[in-house]
Amino acid sequence: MHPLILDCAGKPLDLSVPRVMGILNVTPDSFSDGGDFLAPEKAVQRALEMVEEGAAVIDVGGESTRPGAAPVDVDEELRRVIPVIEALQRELTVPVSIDTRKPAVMQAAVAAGAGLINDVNALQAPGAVETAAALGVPVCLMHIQGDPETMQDQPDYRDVVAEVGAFLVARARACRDAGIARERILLDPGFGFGKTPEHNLLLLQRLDTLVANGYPVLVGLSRKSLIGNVLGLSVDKRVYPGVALNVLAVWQGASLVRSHDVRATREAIEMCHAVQVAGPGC
Ligand code: HH2
Repeated sequence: MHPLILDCAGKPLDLSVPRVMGILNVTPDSFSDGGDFLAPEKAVQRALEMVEEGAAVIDVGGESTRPGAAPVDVDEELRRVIPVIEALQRELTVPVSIDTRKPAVMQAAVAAGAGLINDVNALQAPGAVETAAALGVPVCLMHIQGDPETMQDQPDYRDVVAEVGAFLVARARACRDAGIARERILLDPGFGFGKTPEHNLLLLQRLDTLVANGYPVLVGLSRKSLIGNVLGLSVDKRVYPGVALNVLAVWQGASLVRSHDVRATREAIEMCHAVQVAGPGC
């Protein structure tokens, strides 16, 4: 079993009950909140709001990884995220996570106060595993097929659930071989990252098989296109179905759910957890 409390550079992230990771994109082009929080004051205000709504960690990203997104260079990504992380380190009691694929950004972000590395590329960039190992903070390894620019062109699997699981376990093994302790690794199947609508639904249906590997599991389902595909809803109308998907994930053992809609998600997963732990003695 995974440890219940992660040490995020001195700030605890208690996963003994399922938690919400609040999304804070400091980008002009993210698929849902792009452009809303580019100004550092607005970003800090939004983070405080999400903590008040019950977020246990705030995930700061400076590069959109939506399908078709063009890469951002390292200087621009640093310019976007570092002032915000510095301010959040001062203002928040909860840990800050850095959502990046670049070792240089990981390094600067942790120096500025970030306590968790969230990499949609599972630390596959040259030097990323070594950087994360040296920084000593927990890491979230996410599955992606291809890269954001082309990943939705032709996603292809023989058995998506088995292949995503095997990839993540192999990446966790590579991290452990490089000195990242097992207790500091989270896994994420990467909903929407090189997957068809059917692949996404299957991955959620069998999330329990990923949880069975013993690492805490993070899911990012918030407002994503799998909801649009089933219900035909625009991004701004995907809150309720997104909450439902997060409940399905927590029911199967997910520890952390990444969401734009913190209060609704937090209340729903707390309720779900209450049902999970109910027993004759309670
Ligand atoms: N999804 C996004 C970004 N980071 N990290 C993890 N671990 N899991 C995810 O599913 C995930 C993620 C994409 O969503 P968002 O940040 O809202 O949009 P954008 O990439 O356009 O900034």
